[in-house]
Amino acid sequence: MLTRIDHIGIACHDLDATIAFYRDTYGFTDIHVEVNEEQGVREAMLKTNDAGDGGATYIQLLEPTRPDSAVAKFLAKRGEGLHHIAFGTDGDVQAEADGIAGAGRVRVLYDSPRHGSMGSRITFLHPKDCGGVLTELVEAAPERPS
Ligand code: CMX
Ligand code: CO
Repeated sequence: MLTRIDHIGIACHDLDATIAFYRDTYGFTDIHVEVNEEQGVREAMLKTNDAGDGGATYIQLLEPTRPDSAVAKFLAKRGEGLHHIAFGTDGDVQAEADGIAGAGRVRVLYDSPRHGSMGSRITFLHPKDCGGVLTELVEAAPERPS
């Protein structure tokens, strides 16, 4: 089951400057930064709440690390801004994706989950099948703070 909005992904050219904007403008100070080579991003997760509903909600800032990455292509085509929405699951992310794919209307981009932020398991649904919205599913790591 999808249980929350896990994060909103935002593409940017300069991660450090964009972190500074979100910190100084909105006051988000709980910030985790990591590099995900598989996804071709340096990224930050900014926690926006501490709701006890199965997981917090984050703003994910994404800076490309290589020109052939999904985020680099997006920036070249559309410029900075909203890149994807991510729903959190309360169980296995692959089972959730299989259920969605089984309905036959939506392509799942990966055959098996990949590594996401903070030890999560992730997959994506094709934006062309989701009304133009790239959609991610997230199974948070068990030890991830909520
Ligand atoms: N939102 C909405 N539409 C998007 C999109 C996005 N983020 N990215 C691409 N598209 C659209 C393009 O505009 C294009 O549409 P048109 O044909 O109408 O112009 C179409 O999808 C194909 O786009 P493309 O530029 O040719 O790019 P690709 O097909 O090579 O890749 C996609 C598109 C979605 C398959 C690829 O971006 C992908 O695999 N994304 C998943 C991985 C990812 O985004 N990783 C970064 C985030 C990591 C994280 O969240 O942790
Ligand atoms: Co994401």
